[in-house]
Amino acid sequence: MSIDYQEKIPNNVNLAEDRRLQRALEKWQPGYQQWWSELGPTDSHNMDVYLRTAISVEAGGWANYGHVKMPDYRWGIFLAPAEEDRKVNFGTHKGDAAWQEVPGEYRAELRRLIVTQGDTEPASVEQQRHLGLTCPSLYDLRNLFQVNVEEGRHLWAMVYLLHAHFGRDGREEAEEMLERHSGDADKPRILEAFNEDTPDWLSFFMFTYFTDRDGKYQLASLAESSFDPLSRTCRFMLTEEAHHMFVGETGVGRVIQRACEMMVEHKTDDVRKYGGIDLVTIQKYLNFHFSVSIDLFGQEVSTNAANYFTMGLKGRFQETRIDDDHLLKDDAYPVAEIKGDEIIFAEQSALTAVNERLRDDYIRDCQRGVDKWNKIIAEAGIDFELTIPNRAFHRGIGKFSAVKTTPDGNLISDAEWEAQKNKWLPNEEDRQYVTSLMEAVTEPGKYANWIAPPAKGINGQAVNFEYVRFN
Ligand code: BYC
Repeated sequence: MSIDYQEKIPNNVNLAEDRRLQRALEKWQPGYQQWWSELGPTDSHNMDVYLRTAISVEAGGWANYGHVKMPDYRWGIFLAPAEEDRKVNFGTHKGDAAWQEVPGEYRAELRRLIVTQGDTEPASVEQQRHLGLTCPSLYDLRNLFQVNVEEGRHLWAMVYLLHAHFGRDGREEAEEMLERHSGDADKPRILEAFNEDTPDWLSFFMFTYFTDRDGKYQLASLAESSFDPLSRTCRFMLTEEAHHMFVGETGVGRVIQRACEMMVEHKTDDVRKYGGIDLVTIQKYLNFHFSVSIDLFGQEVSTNAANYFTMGLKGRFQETRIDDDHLLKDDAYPVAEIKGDEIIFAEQSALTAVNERLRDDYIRDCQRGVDKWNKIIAEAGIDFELTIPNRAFHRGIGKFSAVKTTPDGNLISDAEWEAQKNKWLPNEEDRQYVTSLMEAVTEPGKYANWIAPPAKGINGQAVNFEYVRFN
């Protein structure tokens, strides 16, 4: 089914047949547009950007590419096609037909999950809003805006669910999505990682690699939901999410590649002299973004998560491919904990450990990209390996938030942490240095000195294509 872009709100949910819902969403729309113009990408109003827009939700050929004036981007509501006879696949209702409406007894929990998910989407746009002013190339500027418009669309996806299925309190929650702001002292975003700054492009690439990947795992778990509209909307969001992680993986890879070129050319590790970002600094940024992102999986042992699972609201990653009873009443799962001065793994109820299991899936996935980055370094003949820090390092949520560790996971005193932390996390000087490199490069085909050009362009276009036109 292709999507009609003549409608005020493009959609594949037959909005025209539900006038009340359509009116409610059309009432929310101007507030969204105002939010975008105030807190979306700075000074982007006159730019024509080579963006992809969803024109269908079928697996092949769902996206259309073309130059779009930024404020005219059409945010729509798209659900993946319904699966015939879809069933509840886990928890106490396993085997029942999937729900098309919210069960009254789970309303509060479902609403909370949808609001938490929705809140992250505009938050990331707010975090990234000034980056366009210092883009390293038109290619990167276009990728930033692509990520931003799709995060905006993901907010629409959650707002649709709130409006369509939660009545008046759903509409109030949708309003509040535009009232909370990243880093706001009075009304911050819900999850901590979304109140951090994304002040420079190295942070942006790390964020899209590590934090958007949390999005992938959370959306995949919500795609298992017995509440079918949530499942279908998350399935389509995942299609878009893949590009965001690609931007992160290749972005960090290109920064590493440029550092390696400079190291080889000048026979030194200290590429700052030549305007590059040294591998030690890249490792510190990695440590920061990984540790902040694994906080997003919640507590290691969580009764909230166990309840969501038992109720059938939020499953495990690829739930139906797991070979067990999908009830988890008597199963165990190894969970990291502190014993004496060591971190050990101890068996816990698998039901209360579903957050931790998802974190494990995520950590394995993170490692794959880091392996690719290390391959770039090894191919340059350089003896250096980037590593993912231990899960206990620099944590703000869960039991490790009570201790201090080295990146290897050795417990240390507060005094030792204070003495060493500048070696492990970006310090003021590192951040100032990276910031000093951030200057806009807007000539087609030109790339900032600290980053290598991409291996190829977007949608078969050349790397020197005019991805953004300024009017
Ligand atoms: N920050 O039992 P626990 C994305 C709270 S990213 C602050 O472990 P639960 C994207 C928690 O609320 C994906 N507070 O909690 C990426 C609870 O509070 P109460 C976003 C936190 O609920 C890039 C208490 O601590 N989607 O899409 O099992 C760009 C106990 O914790 C945090 C979702 O997150 C935290 N990090 O787990 C754009 C999916 N962690 O009850 C977009 C929906 C925990 O004591 N959310 N707390 O008041 C969830 O499934 C769950 O809310 C969480 C937390 C997994 C996040």
